[in-house]
Amino acid sequence: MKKALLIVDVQNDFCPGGALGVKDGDKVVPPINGLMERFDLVISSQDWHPADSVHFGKWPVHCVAGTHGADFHPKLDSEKIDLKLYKGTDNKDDGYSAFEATNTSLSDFLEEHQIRKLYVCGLATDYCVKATALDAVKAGFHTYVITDAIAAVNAQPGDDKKALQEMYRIGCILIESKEISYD
Ligand code: VGL
Ligand code: ZN
Repeated sequence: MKKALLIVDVQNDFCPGGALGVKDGDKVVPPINGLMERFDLVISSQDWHPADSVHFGKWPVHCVAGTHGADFHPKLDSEKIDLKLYKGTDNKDDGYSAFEATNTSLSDFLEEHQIRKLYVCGLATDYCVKATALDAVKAGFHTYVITDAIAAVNAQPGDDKKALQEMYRIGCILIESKEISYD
């Protein structure tokens, strides 16, 4: 069964020093770089908001389309990405899930490429990773969340654990990168 790696929002603004920096956000980069070449397809999502997004009523301004904050972390091997998705591009839209990308339909792309297994990693566990993984389960994919390649906002302590529980309960498989089998 063909597998895709889905790298959610590994962008400067979600890394330490960024506008919505996640603790240890940059630590996901080395494991993700190690995983990329083992998958049939590598897909990324990027938060890509207009400056007047309603989303900024809930969050500090981050990942404004075309800015440095919206770029990938500089150490991410982004040349290995087969499809780049942009989400949250409408000013009325939070766009937490990569399935809400506006430039390409992720579900159509996966279907065209006969991908049945989706391995989700990136930022942030308790928002965009969770929203993407839940949508993937709902869309019928075998959905894995790579637990050593994610990091959480943790607006409230323990939000990361709650998010993992919710993903597990709905049917995601929580896996460490070293446990992934590539046969
Ligand atoms: C995200 C908060 C706001 C995320 C995006 O990528 O998890 N979180 N926008
Ligand atoms: Zn956002």
